[in-house]
Amino acid sequence: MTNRRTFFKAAGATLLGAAAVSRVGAASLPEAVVQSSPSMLVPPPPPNGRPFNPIVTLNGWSLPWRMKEGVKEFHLIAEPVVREIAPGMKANLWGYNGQSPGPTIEAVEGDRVRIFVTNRLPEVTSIHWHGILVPSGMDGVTGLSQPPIGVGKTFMYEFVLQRSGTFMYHPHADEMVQMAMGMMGLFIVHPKDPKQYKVDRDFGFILNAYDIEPGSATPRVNTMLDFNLWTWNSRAFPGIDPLVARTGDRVRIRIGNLTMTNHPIHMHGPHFEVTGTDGGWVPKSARWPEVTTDIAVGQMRAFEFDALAGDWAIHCHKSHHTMNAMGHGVPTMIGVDHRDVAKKITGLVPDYMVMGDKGMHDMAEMEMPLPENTLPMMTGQGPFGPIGMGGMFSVVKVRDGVKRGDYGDPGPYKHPAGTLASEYTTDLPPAVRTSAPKADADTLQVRKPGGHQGH
Ligand SMILES: [Cu+2]
Repeated sequence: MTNRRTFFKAAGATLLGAAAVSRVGAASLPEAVVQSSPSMLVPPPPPNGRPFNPIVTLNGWSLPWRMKEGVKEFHLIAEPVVREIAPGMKANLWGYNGQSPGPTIEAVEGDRVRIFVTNRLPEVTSIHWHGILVPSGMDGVTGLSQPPIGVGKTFMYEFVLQRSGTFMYHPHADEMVQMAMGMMGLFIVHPKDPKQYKVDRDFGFILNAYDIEPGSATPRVNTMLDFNLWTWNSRAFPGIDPLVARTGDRVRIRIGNLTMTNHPIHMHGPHFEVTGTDGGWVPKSARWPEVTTDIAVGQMRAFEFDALAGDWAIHCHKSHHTMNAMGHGVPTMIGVDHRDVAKKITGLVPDYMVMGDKGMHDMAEMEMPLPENTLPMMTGQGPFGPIGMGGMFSVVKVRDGVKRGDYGDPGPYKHPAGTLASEYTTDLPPAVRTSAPKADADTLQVRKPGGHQGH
């Protein structure tokens, strides 16, 4: 991992020659790196420019740049992509440089950046630099601040990064369609002094959502609120990378929300503090401890904690957001004895299973036949059986002795003796009620008021 180019070559990324990108002015365009796999690529230290500590994008990667006369040049290609949402399901999305979300752009406060955007979509687009202070004419709002980027055309954005923080990029042209199709990415501006706000591990992801009918692969783009796939970086559990850290590490997680609803993100285990918002860093005196932080539509939050050993769930606390598509529109069957009906149905549909009459955990245990290209609604295996989750769920895995730069899944946590919940098998004493109700004396007597005929 000596430089970005050999790193990305080794990781299987494809370098497109500039000529393949644009015939006119090809020589002046920086090469556009394309990445086709959804696996996490940990960026190497920056090969040139100001030093910074790169972030790790869950199931993602950071875009290499070219240094030209002191300007950092990036090349984004807006294009249709195929994204694996989780093993067993692929979606036809729109994104950047081969993936949705697009690659994370990382630069440093004070950097002048020049970002080329080539449009290979079937319609016009533009890019808005969400949260970044740019000249009005670089703000990317089609019609207001620029003409649209035509099909096949390349636009150039150029600005100086004035403040560090966690930002995003996304189109400001046909937003509902283009964001429902997955066009977005993280834009991280690092502090000029790499020691400022330094952490041991810095993770980032975007909350996004899709409405993909079970058995199909292309999102319905006119959906306003009723999405059925709740994803982090266009991945659903169990397809989301674990967030791996070493015991005692200072860990930062940066999250942006480009769905159409808020997500209270809850982390088990260590308490955290929100240290950054859309507007920049939160001063130390203004931080307070939390275990859940609500991230509203269009907002970004960065929070930090000191890692404690264990397997700690991290998830959206809206429980239907930790479910995949098949879970939506299922009727409540608790308390319904449908065994007789089931017998009749099995005559017609041999695969039919009775589900949900005692709650829905059985759905996590049964292998229900699914349409092609669909994820089970509640799935994932843990060391103690089915986890029964989907959507916006992952695990912060903290272990002693994880090597610096190692983000590989360390496997299940080994609980120290005496720290694991287990079944109680000794005879239970009979339950004693505090006072048995006496029918005559204590039962509430209700007398209906009379004389209301006139009402
Ligand atoms: Cu949510």
